Formats: sequence, C-alpha cells, structure tokens
Amino acid sequence: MKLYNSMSPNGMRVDIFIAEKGIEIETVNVGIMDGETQGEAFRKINSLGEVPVLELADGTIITESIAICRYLEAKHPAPALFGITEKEQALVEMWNRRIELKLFQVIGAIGLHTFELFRERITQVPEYAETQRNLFPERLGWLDKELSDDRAFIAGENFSVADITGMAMLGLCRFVQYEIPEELTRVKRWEAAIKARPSWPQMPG
Ligand SMILES: N[C@@H](CCC(=O)N[C@@H](CS)C(=O)NCC(=O)O)C(=O)O
Repeated sequence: MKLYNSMSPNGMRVDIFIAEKGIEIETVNVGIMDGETQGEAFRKINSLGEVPVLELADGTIITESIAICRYLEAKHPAPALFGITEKEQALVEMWNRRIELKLFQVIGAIGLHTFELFRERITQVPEYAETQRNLFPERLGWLDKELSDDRAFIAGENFSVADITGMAMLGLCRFVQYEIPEELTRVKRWEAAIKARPSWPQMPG
C-alpha cells in the first residue's frame, strides 16, 4: 500500500486520520507548489491531478480523502473514526458533510479564488472569494450554536472524522490568516481541544 500525498488541506485529512489510527503507510510526496500534481506522470495515477491517492498492493487506485479514510477504517477498525452504532455512523456522516460543505469549502474558496498559486489552475473569481469571506463568520456562528449542548466533539462525545475535516478547516483558516473570534466560545473550546491532540502538529504552518 502506498500513499501519494502533499502538505494540503485534503492531504492532511488523511495524514491526521493515519496518525489517529496509529498506523504507518509508505508515503510518496507529490509537489503541489511546483506543479508536480499537474504533470503527465502523476495524472497517470490520478487523472484529476489531485492528492491524496492511495495505491493498493494489487494496483487499485483510491482517490478522495474520505474514500481513503473509509478503506483504512475497514482495515483498522480501532479506534472507530466513523462511529460504531447506526446512530453514531449517521451522525458522523452528517457532520462530516456539514463541516466539509458549509465551512471547509467556504474558507477554501477564499484561497482558491485569490492566491497566485491557483491562477493558472482555475478561473479565479475574486468577487466570489469576497462572498465566501463574508459568509464564513456566519457559518462559524451557526456551528457555535450547534455546539451549545457542550458535547465534546463535532458529532458527539467521541472524536471522529468530522473533527478531522474540522481540523483541515482550521488549517485553511491559518492559510488565509483568519482567527476564529473569541466570542464563539464553543468553537474556541473545540479548537483548543483539537489543537491539543498529538495528531494536530501534522497540520501545515
Ligand atoms: N475531493 C478531493 C479533493 C482533492 C484536492 O482538491 N486536492 C488538492 C489539495 S487540497 C490538490 O491535490 N491539488 C492539486 C493541485 O492544485 O495541483 C479529496 O477530498 O481528496
């Protein structure tokens, strides 16, 4: 089994997942900054030119960070990061999607649509970045209210992949130099707990 990866928000989701599982996987670094992900050689591995990619011993290629995490969860069930009971599994899925679609993608769009690095890779619309910059604090306020039952983690009392997507979202905050406001006390409490985990130093910056 071989992981093609790079210091990046989605790449870190898999790195943190691996660290939380306490497993080791041979990793090949593929550069994003120098355009290696976009090169012909890497596109033979992932036609979308994106990391992370997991290559299995039989040559099967698995892309998409969550698909890779699901494969690793099935191979190494403990500690469970996708929930155990039906209810837990549904809540983890729900929260992972909520964090990815409502927060991670919003903060990610700011960098994608303004940073020089992506100028040649996507059609940048800086006005769109501005709408997402305005939307993000609103979404964080929503999350703060959602955490008002003071549960320990995003999807309940157990750490899960939804928290890992949240960690990647915090990594993006650092990338675009956005500080979570102090008044969002529940998000701040969660942020402090997450940053105290041994898997956190895996984050860029
Ligand atoms: N949905 C994919 C997204 C993967 C993705 O966007 N990867 C970015 C890094 S976060 C990438 O490899 N970009 C390569 C490039 O811009 O050349 C996943 O979750 O794995």
